[in-house]
Amino acid sequence: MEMDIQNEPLQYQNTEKVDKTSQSCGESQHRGVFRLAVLCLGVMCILQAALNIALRLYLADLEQTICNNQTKESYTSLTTERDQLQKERDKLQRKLSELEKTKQQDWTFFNTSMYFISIGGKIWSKSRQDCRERGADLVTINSREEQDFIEKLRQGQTAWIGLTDSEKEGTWKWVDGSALTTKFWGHDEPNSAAGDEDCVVTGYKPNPVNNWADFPCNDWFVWICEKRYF
Ligand SMILES: [Ca+2]
Ligand SMILES: [Ca+2]
Ligand SMILES: [Ca+2]
Repeated sequence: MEMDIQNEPLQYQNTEKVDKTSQSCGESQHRGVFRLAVLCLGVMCILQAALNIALRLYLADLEQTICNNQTKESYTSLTTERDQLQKERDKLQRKLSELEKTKQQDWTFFNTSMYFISIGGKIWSKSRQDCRERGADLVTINSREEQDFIEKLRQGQTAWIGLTDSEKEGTWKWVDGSALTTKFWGHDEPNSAAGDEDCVVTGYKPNPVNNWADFPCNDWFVWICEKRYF
């Protein structure tokens, strides 16, 4: 009995020892799991940070690429615009020097055209040829305003204009192919008085406005050329 009594604390002690060992083992396992969790968390944090850096670098690179593309597009667009403006400027400069040259060659400006009146006379077809050689054509009179201007320009002379019915008798056409709508025929004109009168002069009749007449195309008159500059 004594032995039992003496062994009891030992057993108790052993049990306590076992419990303590078991507790210590459990704590150790917990610490292991905790360490593993901390390690995993650490690795995850490192991975997250690495991913963040990689993403930022990728986005920065993408932004730079877009920016570069946009800059390239803007540059190309600006270059095209500059080339276009240079072409326009060259065109206007050529036009200006042509106008200055023309101004010195007895042309008169009115609205959007310039006009030339010859000194000597020629038949209608030769008159037209002369105008064409000057980069123009015989005048087309499309308004009362233009008729009044031509009235002053011709200074009392009778002059060929670019109107004819040589293609079809009675169908009057301007040299630019347009049909006759605004008319300033003189009294009793057109009348084919000479039998075949297919070309038109201005300033034949005394009326200051309505003074056109048809004449044989082989008659001689001074002529008026018109050149549109726009
Ligand atoms: Ca005209
Ligand atoms: Ca005729
Ligand atoms: Ca006539």
